[in-house]
Amino acid sequence: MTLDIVSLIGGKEASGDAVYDSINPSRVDEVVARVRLADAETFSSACRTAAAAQRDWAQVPAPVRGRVIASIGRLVEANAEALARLVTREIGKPYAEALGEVREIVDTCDFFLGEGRRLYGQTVPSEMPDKSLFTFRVPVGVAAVITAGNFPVAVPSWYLVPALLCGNAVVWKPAEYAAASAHALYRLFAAAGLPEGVLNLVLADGEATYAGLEAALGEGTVHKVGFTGSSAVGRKIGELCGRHLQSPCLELGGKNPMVVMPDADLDLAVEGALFAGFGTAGQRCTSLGTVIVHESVHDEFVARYTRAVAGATIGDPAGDVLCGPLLDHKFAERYEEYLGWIEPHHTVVSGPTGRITEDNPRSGFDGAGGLYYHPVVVDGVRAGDRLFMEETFGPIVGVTAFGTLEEAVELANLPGYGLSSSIYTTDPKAAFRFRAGIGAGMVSVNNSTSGAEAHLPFGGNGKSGNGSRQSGMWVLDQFTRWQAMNWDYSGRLQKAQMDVAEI
Ligand code: UN1
Repeated sequence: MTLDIVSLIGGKEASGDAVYDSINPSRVDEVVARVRLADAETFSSACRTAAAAQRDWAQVPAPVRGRVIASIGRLVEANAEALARLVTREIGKPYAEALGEVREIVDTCDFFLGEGRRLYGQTVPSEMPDKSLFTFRVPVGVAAVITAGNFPVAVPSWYLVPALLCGNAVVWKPAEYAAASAHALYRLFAAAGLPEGVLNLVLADGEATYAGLEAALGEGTVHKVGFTGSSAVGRKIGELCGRHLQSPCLELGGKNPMVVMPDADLDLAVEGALFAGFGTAGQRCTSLGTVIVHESVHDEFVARYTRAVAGATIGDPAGDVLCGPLLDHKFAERYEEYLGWIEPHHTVVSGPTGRITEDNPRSGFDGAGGLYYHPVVVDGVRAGDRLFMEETFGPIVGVTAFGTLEEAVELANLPGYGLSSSIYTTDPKAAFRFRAGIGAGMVSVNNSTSGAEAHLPFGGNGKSGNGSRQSGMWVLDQFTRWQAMNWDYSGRLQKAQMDVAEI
């Protein structure tokens, strides 16, 4: 069945002339949803609608907004299987992972529903008598949220849930290739009792979104931009926001390193590298980029990793597999370009590369008409190689050797991203030294680079983002601004810095 979906602004449908077919990447001739794409004016008018609705929403007491978040969590939980099935069908994410992703929305709601009863401000001592100082968190206004489709429901909820809880209205622009999943999630949010106009879904392409956002920033109807996607687009959005004196929340790419020390449990490291490299077909921003393995265990690690990759299950994401297809045609095309980065001095240790087809099968699996690709492990990558330096969103992992921990840290930081990182070691000193030296926002010890929990700060530095953090209480600083209040009850004009009380 093909869904026909349109934008939803102020509770009303808003169609568009252009059409995008969101396909099932495990059977590319199956259209999951016919998406009517909105134009730039529709995007900016959604921001106006949101701005009007936000004024009343901000007046709703935060604990009551927390109750709406609680209802969203319950509704998502009650519809978890159906939503996960749709995610699997639309972007090819293995069902167990898709269900985990839906679970992450519930976790996010669980965390923030209580925040409705906190959202603490502070009392601050004054330097003058008979005067009190306070701080309050106030909503920013309208948040424009632009999200990728590799986590089509969990990552958007990282923005939507806290933004709404804090009293903001939201205009959400999901990825076109994940529009059906986004539409289903929007409906669950709306059914939880959000007033019309507080959450708006705009289905649009990148160009219309950029133009619509530019207009809205000019009109003053967008006060915070949240963007998850590529570093290249993040830079454009950052520049646009900068022109309007705004600091967006940018969650961008990663070239996430995993360091394997000589004392590491190699089987554990291999298991972590298998999941981080090839789970979600390598299409997480936290997916493994390069394994940086100590020269004394390099050969043994590569042998075990190669065996594990050969044994990994690739196939229909509705089943119990490690790796499904790539997200969409666009991602498959880009991934084929990345395969061109394999150089003569590299050794592909994993077997065939490229798309799995009848002519290029994988142990009896012919790709079944989907965007399935062979998992690739490339040994011998060197600092400075394109494969070492740049994100390759897809199932390809590089391996390189190191001598000292200092060298490993230097290699791990070299690409200039700074999202996730990992070290496998049984030596606490090495783990802490790695943590202190790595430029990444997230560090795992004896764990995969991917799979962050929903209540720790999530985010990166360098090419991975502008240092903003999502998740947990840290995200409140994205969606509220501090307001300072002073109240003088002395009955006279006391001047700060000039009338300081003496002992
Ligand atoms: C992303 O790919 O944009 O840490 C986010 C993880 C997930 C989130 C990934 N929980 O792998």
